[in-house]
Amino acid sequence: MTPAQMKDAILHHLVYTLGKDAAHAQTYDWRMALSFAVRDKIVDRWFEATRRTYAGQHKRVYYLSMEFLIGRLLKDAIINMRLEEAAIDALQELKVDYQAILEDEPDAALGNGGLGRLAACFMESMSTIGCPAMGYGIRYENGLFRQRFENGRQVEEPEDWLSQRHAWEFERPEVSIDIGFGGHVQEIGKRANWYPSEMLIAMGHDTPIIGWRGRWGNTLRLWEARPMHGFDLQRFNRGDYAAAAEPEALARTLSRVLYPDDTTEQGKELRLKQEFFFTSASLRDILRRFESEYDDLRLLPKKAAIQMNDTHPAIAGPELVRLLVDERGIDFEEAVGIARNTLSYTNHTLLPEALERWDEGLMGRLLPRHLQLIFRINELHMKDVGTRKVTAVDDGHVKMGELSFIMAHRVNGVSALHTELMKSTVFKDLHELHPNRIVNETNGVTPRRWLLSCNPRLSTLITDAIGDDWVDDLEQLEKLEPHIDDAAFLESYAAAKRQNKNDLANWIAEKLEVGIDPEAIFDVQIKRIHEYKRQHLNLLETIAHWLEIRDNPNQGWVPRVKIFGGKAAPGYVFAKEIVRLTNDVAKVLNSDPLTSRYLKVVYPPNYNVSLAEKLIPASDLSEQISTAGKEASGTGNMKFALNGALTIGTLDGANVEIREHVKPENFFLFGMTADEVMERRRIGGHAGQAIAADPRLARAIEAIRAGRFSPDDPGRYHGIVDNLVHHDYFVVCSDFTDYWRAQREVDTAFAAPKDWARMAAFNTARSGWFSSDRTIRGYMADVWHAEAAPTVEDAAG
Ligand code: BZD
Repeated sequence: MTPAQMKDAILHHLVYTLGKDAAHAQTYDWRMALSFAVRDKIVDRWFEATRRTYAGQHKRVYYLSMEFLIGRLLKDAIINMRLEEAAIDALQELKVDYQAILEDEPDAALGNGGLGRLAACFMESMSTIGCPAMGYGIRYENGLFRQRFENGRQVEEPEDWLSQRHAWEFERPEVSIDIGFGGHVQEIGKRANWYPSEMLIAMGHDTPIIGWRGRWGNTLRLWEARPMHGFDLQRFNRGDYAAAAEPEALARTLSRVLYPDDTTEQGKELRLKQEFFFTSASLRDILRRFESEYDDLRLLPKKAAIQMNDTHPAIAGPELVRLLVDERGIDFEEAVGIARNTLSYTNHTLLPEALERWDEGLMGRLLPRHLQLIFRINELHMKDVGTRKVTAVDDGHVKMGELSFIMAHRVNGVSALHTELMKSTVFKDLHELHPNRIVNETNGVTPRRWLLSCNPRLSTLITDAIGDDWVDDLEQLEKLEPHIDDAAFLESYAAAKRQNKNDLANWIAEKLEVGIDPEAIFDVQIKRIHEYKRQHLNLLETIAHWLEIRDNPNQGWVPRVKIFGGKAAPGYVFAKEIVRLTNDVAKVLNSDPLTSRYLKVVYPPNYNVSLAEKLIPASDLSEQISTAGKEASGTGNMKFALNGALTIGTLDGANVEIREHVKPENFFLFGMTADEVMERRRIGGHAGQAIAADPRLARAIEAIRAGRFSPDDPGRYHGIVDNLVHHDYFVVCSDFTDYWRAQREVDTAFAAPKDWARMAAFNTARSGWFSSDRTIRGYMADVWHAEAAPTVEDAAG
């Protein structure tokens, strides 16, 4: 597409789709016009891919996920379709600011964190590779809440990404599936009829997901809940207006909001309804498509692979069995076999408080037939393995992890360490019974969004050095290694980082009114706020460092800016206290005339995908400091390393593999191992001992306790202090001393800029393995047994 064609297409949509003339168009109008112009190009590719999937009778992958944290879509689409030059030139002629248009797009925040973002990276990679696939989820009207700070406290506001027209989706009223809840079951022989007492409709909305170079496109189908019978005219005519609208409002609550908690399993009825709603709609859509092409249901595992992203869609097991047995007359045991060979399950956490368990009573009320089938599946499994040692139903609860394991032919962890821990802890007994079921698929991130698009300076530098094959095949980055010895290359590498840091410093000055020194170490911890992720360890080190600078303000300190970003679940009290403490610490430190040129703390509110795209390219140091054994993988850690930030981290999740790839000398390791953590916890008073042994730690804790960061309310953080001193389940105190040591090594290393640049460049060169393309190929080979389809030619021709 030439710039002139692009300009015509934009103007065409401005006038005929949006009904605006150029003289009166606002940023929003231009953004929509550009989006539609780009979308037109995508649609052709998308249809072609769909035609090829049908024609080639390819196996399809179905990715079932409660969350897809996709962020903005316009730039992604422009980059993958290689339309950037055309768009920039066209808009320049139209005198419209391209960057302002991109920034105008709201983030689609249909996820909490890593799990949802992984699903989004996977969708992009499946399209890039040409793996015929479809994502299924919920079209939440309100995604993850917006975070604001009020006197340092987190305030949540509803997120309304759909308040403006959404350019990327196509409504599919013809794909409407009725979903039932409650009611009763009538058994007739080996089958049963379920008569639900409540019905609603799932309506599909399709978003095309286009891969790199536009060579393949898949669909993300998100379900919206709608009432079966709209509006009650009789009630309305009687004058009962509120009651007339009630059924509609009730049905719609199912796709109204995303649950904002990624740490504790809450057992709420609405959540179970959401899970069943999207799972059932997706399975029936899958079966409908399958039956339009094949007439033997035993072929299902050959033609479809259904991935359960964590246990949120775990009801897929019993629901698929129900659809096969009750609605298609297949024998129960055979149905279980078909379902198991089709389904697989990814586990994302071992935290006991996050493992889903549903009360039998609740399950029986909402899904009476499914509860019966769960009991039968469980009995069949116990009979097959010849032991009653493991069970999916226990103590009046259905355990969704066990149920998923039993109903899946493959169960995967998301990093090597996490997979080993799955085998030795949570799924130990099941693993012994099914030793080939658990496999590892270490997470990855899409290099299109997380390097090419978010870091144009570094991308250009890389392409100038080694060509652009790295975008398809990220391991090509290894070809950078010989360039690392070239002083000119290294200088350009450092210059790109420096310019990114300047941009970020300007943005922070403008948005937060805090001045930061671009020469300082940009030390960044961005992720959900959680005790196991240990933002408070970072804060303790910050405070200890601040006190030490105050002791001796004229010594040559290496300047540092600590950047935090992240949301706390609204009901998670401890995490919210950490949020407030971070803001209180920032306030005191940033206004301290003795120290502020050496140490600042910034905490931009409302951390999301778009903010990550700004922060990561400008980071020097990546904080990956979770308690060993607790972070299943992490994916932010990979984005940082790829963009040339060095990691300070524990041997947890994928940090272990990152360190192996980038080499130990280019990674700041500290802390206990997962085994040592388990040992340490057995020692009574371990926190007290650690505090007594390290005066810096003692002083930092005392500063918080004495109210130095909350002078108007000295007792404000006694909860945090008590937790640290008396419980400290996440061994913050025991890891502090080693963390401090590693941080001082960071200071020393950063003071030698050439060596630092070399280490940073080495991180980029060795991060190629962490592409989600590699992860998806792993799933295709080990889990889905699916092959890529022959792709369409390059979009650029
Ligand atoms: O999944 C995260 C893990 O904590 C990370 O270590 C890992 O890298 C990613 C991807 O595998 N888990 C989550 O993000 N979990 C959730 O978001 C979540 C959401 C709802 C309910 C429970 C958990």
